[in-house]
Amino acid sequence: MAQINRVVTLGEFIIQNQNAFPYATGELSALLSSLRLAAKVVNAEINKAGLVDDIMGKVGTENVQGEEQQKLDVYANKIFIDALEARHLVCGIASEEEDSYVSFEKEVNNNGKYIILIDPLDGSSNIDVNVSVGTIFSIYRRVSKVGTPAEMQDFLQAGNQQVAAGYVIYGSSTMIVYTIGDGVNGFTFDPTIGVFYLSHPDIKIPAQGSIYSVNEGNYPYFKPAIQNYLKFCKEDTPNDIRPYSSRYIGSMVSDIHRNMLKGGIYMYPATKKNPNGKLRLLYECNPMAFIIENAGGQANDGDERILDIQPTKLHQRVPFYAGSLDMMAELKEFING
Ligand code: AHM
Ligand code: MG
Repeated sequence: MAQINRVVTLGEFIIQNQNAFPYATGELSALLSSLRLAAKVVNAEINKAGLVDDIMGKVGTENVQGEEQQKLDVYANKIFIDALEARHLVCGIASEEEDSYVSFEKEVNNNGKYIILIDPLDGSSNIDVNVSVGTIFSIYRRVSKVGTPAEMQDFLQAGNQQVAAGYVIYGSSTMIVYTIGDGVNGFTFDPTIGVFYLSHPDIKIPAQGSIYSVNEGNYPYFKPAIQNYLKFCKEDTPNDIRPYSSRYIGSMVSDIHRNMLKGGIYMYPATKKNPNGKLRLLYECNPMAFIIENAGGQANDGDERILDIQPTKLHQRVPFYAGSLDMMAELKEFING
């Protein structure tokens, strides 16, 4: 049997690297540990989907964005919120599944220096068909006064203010991939002993990719520049690596994870139905952009760098393009005309 690389655990790695963080006090480390714990709980539940009757399917309610909530969306949301509230390091959380931000009521939480933005279960409609899903999180220092309840301004910070961001991918194996702004590292879960091990140190997205990931069913609703770029991706050329491969899982975490390892471009452009794109700036685009940039890639909305966009509302959507430098440069040529 192949040997498993069990040298550094996520817990050890967090502690060893905590001094790389400018305000190192151990609090961020504890915060990452609470996210790790919640990820394990959600992972255990997701693995039962299909066996246990009452965890698959829809709840029958919609979130504030008019999307049907899955039972596991609601479950994952509660697990992450409870885990974060319990450690008293965070004064509030904003989640894709909540109408507004949650300011933790206990006074002890008001002393928390951080806030979290989270998409507890991204791609959740894929659960019923046993396809990978993910959790995406983003950590910021609060801007309001420590000792008071969290305020809206704490959550509406530009992505370039992120202290850390990461995702959990519940796939053929479960992984946590995160950055504190000095590179990206990935940890794979060993379910037999319940531990994450460093399996993908210092992930770098290849500068030249050959995978494009987009819901091409929306092609008629894309702007001509994007349509032309997609035609370009499919061209039969004797002198370069095109046609590129098309890969689209429909779970952003899985699509981006694959592209980070293999090289590629992921996009969710504006469509007729979603004139600002479908993906949410705060819960999906900012954390993924921070991770991709830290892995050497790029992320923009077709014009502006995602991380420089000043958010104006919690559930704001933006068109999203991210990936390998060369593919992003090719796309830019089409967009700029
Ligand atoms: P969700 O947060 O409601 O799960 O939606 C986000 C998902 C992304 O993971 C995925 O890339 C995209 O929506 C898929 O959308 P579509 O089915 O329109 O291609
Ligand atoms: Mg999502």
